[in-house]
Amino acid sequence: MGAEPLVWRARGVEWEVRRTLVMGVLNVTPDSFSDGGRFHDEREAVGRGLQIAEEGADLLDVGGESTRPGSQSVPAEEEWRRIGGVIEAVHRHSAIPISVDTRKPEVARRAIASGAAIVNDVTGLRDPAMAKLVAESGAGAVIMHMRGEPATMQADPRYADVVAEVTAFLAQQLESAVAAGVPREAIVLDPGIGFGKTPAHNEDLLRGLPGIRGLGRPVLVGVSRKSFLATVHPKGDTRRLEASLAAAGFAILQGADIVRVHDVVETVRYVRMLDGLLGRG
Ligand code: HH2
Repeated sequence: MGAEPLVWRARGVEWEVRRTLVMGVLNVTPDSFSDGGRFHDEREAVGRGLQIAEEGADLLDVGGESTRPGSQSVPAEEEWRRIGGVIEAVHRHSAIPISVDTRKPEVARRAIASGAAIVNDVTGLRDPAMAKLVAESGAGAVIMHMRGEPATMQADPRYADVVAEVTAFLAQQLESAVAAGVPREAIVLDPGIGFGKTPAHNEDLLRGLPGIRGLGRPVLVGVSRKSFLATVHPKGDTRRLEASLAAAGFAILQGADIVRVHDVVETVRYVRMLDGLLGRG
């Protein structure tokens, strides 16, 4: 929250990040941890995507592969079959900027050709082909930290200093993306809450966001409905709305610029109030 707002530039989109941006989640998967199976049908998924835009989200994150703990990777063809038509249709009917949540360059390439402006890569552009694609296409990019692979990442994650290690990884991936030709202004950074982290690691990372923000790029945080929030909700309440809002609010106070959420209506109201009190926007 310095005097000069940071700029985030993607294909055809530019934000001067003053107020908090809300990224709405659309999982077109049978197995995502909180909304898996709900929007697996293409027509329903397009409807939900357009609804997310109407609800006031600033961008829409479309994913066709769950990365929840224990999940298995799906082939690129299947991932594209799930999301291709959805991205095309939402892009045709709405101006909302679309990000594609994928770790596969082939899927990202097709998504960009169909209208996606941003690549949300949970592997942090570690694949040189992904960095090259982002550089050549002019897409924006989310560089996220993940320890290990979704199938095994929650087995026994250990860090000597989680904040220092995640911050160092993000700094390194930021510089290597820039070296690969991605404009610095195209990039946002994400500590990857829940990706190879215990609840204590997640809390440390939220407290450590000012250091990540100190890398000079906007910070995106995804806490929505994640399992570390379960302690204050009754068993079986997988929406975890109040804890999600509290954690998002805390992340914003710690310097997060963008929040990735499932509950768009509630979060938009929440961040508008918080931004107003903070004198942002
Ligand atoms: N979290 C999830 C997926 N993608 N991308 C970013 N940048 N940051 C996150 O925190 C993040 C993400 C996991 O949540 P969800 O999409 O709801 O579940 P699933 O991976 O099971 O589809």
